[in-house]
Amino acid sequence: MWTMTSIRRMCIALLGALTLGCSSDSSTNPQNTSTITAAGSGDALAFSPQSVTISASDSVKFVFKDITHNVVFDDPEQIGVPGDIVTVHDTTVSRTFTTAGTFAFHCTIHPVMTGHVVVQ
Ligand SMILES: [Cu+2]
Repeated sequence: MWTMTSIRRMCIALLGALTLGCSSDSSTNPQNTSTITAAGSGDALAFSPQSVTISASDSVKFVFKDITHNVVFDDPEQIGVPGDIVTVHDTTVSRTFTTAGTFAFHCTIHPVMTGHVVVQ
């Protein structure tokens, strides 16, 4: 026989199970994404931040504002280096890094713009 008390207990137990379910979901996050922004007009000519540290198989999202830039990796022979990003503006381009290492890059249009991605 269902009483109000037993129904209430059942609801509390279900809520607990749902909460546990949610917290275990958050521990299986999809890959992380870090963001590097290339200078827009009014900004100092730089990638910001100049360095990010990620885990293998994570992605870096390069955000380009209103000034034209590119991203050219210093060592195209480096194992795991992703493809360069051609000259773009007002867009976002992601690159996934599958191999541990330090991947230095620069903008050929503005040689003062350098940065690197550390993949652990
Ligand atoms: Cu540039």
